[in-house]
Amino acid sequence: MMYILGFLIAVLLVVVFVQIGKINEIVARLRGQEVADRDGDEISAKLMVVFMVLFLVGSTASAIFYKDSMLGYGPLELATPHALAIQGLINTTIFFTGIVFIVTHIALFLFAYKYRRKEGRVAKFIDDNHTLEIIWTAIPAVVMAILVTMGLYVWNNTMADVGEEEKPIAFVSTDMSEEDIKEGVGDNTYLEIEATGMQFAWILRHPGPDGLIGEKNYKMIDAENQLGQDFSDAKNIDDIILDELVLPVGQKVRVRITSRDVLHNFAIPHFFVKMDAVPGMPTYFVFTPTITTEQYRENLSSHPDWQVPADATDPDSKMRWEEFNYELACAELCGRSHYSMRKIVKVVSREEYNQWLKDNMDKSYYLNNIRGTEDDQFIEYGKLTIEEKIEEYAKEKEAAEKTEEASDTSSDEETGDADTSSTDEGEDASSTTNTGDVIDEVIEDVNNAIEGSGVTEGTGTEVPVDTINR
Ligand SMILES: [Cu+2]
Repeated sequence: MMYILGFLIAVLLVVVFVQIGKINEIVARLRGQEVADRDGDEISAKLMVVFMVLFLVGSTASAIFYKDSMLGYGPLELATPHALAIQGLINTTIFFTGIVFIVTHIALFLFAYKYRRKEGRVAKFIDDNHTLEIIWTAIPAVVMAILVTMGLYVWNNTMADVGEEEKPIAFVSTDMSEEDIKEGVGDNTYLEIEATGMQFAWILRHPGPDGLIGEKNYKMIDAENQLGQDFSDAKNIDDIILDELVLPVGQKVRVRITSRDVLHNFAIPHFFVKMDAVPGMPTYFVFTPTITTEQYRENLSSHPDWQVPADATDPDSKMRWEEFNYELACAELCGRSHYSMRKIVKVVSREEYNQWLKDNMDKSYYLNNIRGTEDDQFIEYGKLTIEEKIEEYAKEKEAAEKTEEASDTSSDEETGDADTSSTDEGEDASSTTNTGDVIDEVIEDVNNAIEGSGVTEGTGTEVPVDTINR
């Protein structure tokens, strides 16, 4: 009904304007064309000024009105250092282009008014003006050069991969200062995770206690093995498939991004993280979250927009700020159920994260879904070489320790004393960044379990959770 009414009103308005136009024509004929034109120009010139003011006020007002819903300008903070750098760049660009926007806007409409038609006024012809041309070429050139240079600097920092001296870890050190966490100053370690897009879900993989993501091969994908993990690779044995992303605050995270079918896009808006997931072409993004979910909620809690029930129909529901979560989305229109590619991203304190990993180590996809099944190449092909693999890891560990000893002598003591929670030896070992130890344990446990349960006993074998989760 409303639509029909609106449509009728619109039709009527058109008819009215057409009629007014016709009347004007008749009046013009009566009064003489010249006079009518002059009056029309006068009205147009004044309307130019009105439009100028309305447009400037309107655009400023809308910027202020939507400020709180924009990341980085209201209560919604940016939670990574690179996001802040990008925002600094955006602000600088807005500053310069804002000046140009206002000046050209005023010049355009004010001049149209000032030089409107007047009896006897003739336009002046200027051949050329070198000074003027130099000025309006030089100023934009300098400003553009500054913006492009700044842009390149920020871009290169944002897109940089991890350095060669940085080591992949799973457990994080807990002796990082508050300030370093806030500023995202790393400790030469990174947590590598993997996100694989498919229609319509993200398959998220955590490297497990060894900190290393196992090999995968698309030819091995089947109903049980969605990622095509190659289970003859020992690095796969402890990898965990996640329902939600849990990240330690202040930790450099490198996410491997791939796709199983069509283009997807790995996007976490509050982190300014956005990268295409392309089938057959691995991409990555490196970022350091610096605000925990808990801190973010607390910051939001003081803002009136967030002090309303999260569920508008239920006044007793939790407050909006209490329900806040970072979200991972797919930012590529990848198909019909694209919207459902949503996962929660939890940023927790470093202690909480270590505890979470300890609690979830036994959720390894291999131990829970693959061991003893047809896909279990680790037993089938790997059994003979498990000993060799342990030896290999022991050698790697030894080599790593040697280089570590050579490079830093002081940090060892620090990490050892840092763990203040109720600890025993096992926890202590895993709280430090000794990845070699952990994978040794895991492999040994898997090995023991295999030995104990027998290879032929395909189903019903108990996963030796306790022995792993020491
Ligand atoms: Cu998608």
